Amino acid sequence: MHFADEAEIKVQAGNGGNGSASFRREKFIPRGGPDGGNGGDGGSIILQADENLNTLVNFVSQKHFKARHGQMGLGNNKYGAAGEDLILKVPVGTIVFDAETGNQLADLIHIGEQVIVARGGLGGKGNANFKSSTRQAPDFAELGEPGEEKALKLELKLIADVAIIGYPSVGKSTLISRISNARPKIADYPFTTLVPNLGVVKVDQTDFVVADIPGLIEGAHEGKGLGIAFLKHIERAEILVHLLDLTRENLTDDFRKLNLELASYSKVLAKKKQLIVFNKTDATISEIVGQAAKDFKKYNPLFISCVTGEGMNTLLYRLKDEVLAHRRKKKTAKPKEAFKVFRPHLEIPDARNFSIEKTNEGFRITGKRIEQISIMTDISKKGAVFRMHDILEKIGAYREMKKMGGKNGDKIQIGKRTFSFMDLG
Ligand SMILES: Nc1nc2c(ncn2[C@@H]2O[C@H](COP(=O)(O)OP(=O)(O)OP(=O)(O)O)[C@@H](O)[C@H]2O)c(=O)[nH]1
Ligand SMILES: [Mg+2]
Repeated sequence: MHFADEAEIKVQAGNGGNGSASFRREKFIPRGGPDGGNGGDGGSIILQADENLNTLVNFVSQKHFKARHGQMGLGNNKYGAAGEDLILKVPVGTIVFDAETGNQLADLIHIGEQVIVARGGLGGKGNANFKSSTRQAPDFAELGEPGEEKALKLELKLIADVAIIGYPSVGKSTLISRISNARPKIADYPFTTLVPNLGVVKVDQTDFVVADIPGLIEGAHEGKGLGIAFLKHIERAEILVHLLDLTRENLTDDFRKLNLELASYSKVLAKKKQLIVFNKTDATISEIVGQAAKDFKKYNPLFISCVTGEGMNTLLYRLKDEVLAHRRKKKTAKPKEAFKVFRPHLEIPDARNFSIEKTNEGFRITGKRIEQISIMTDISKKGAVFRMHDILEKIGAYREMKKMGGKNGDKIQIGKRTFSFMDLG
């Protein structure tokens, strides 16, 4: 398989490294001050739109991706190294969804655009951070935060300025190979082109992307021929070149039927601007050309031959004008100039943003930051557990739990961890 426009993948960001719990060792001082350094942050997983790709096929063969973990901190205030981010390249036009919630995380429509799909875990703080007037010798450090894990659905909708559509064998691939750098297969049997091809066309100073779409036939929306699987790639094109073949029997019929197929796929497509182009002037007689010109007069059609090159310049300048007019109208930046990083995790978590609910055994506290602190607490160390209770006191969680009837022995569930209610007075 050389083409895929859908894929489901799993991504796992790196864990943060554990902080170090260490004490300075010096001659004659049995136990110096705490000097445990922080663990490094885990690597994140980032998707980046790349102009050289036009398929998601790489994500069909490989589906699991992991970024590197952060290193743990060491004594003598040494920080652990951060885990490297993993950058996965996807074609421009890839839409990224969270497969579980169905939420759209990003639509990578410009070259270089990125989305951070799974955030690396925070490195744990070393015990040097926990020294205070009441805590001279903290013997605990934070654990590294686990990296985010996500199931993603990727969907590719190619981004082309112009899409060439039409019946099989009308010369769509021949046309794109004549006007762009694309070199698709060309042959005189129907459905030669099995997947869309993209090519870049240059007219004077203007660059634009043209897509050659596999041939459509009557009944495509019911699955005839190659069906309508590729129509989604036309949706984002601003201009459709509707290519007709002068050597075919009934051109008005061809035209009408193809438009019906578009309309039965989507209203957006039905309304899209079409440039009507008749191909193969070299292979027909002037009477036929004249008749077509008359029948299609209101569409202001063009006549070309991909063999002799007749009409090619007129077509190119018409396309350039249309593309430029459209770009002006939309005032969109030229693709190469735009660059954006989507950060679905941008909100800065604050431990005071939490909520409490009663459970059978006590309470459940939820909140991004408090859950993060919870998972990073080394519950094998008393000092670390006390710090957790301290934080719950400071952010007002204890006050609320008491109001709700909390007493010693109740369980407090925070994320994946459970603590015991401890009335500190
Ligand atoms: N005489 C003549 N033949 C042409 C012209 N353009 C294309 N052809 C021929 O028409 C046939 C079909 O061309 P393709 O470019 O493969 O057609 P297509 O529309 O891409 O077809 P599918 O991929 O099957 O949808 C080939 O044999 C081409 O050489 C033209 O202007 N004049
Ligand atoms: Mg073709």
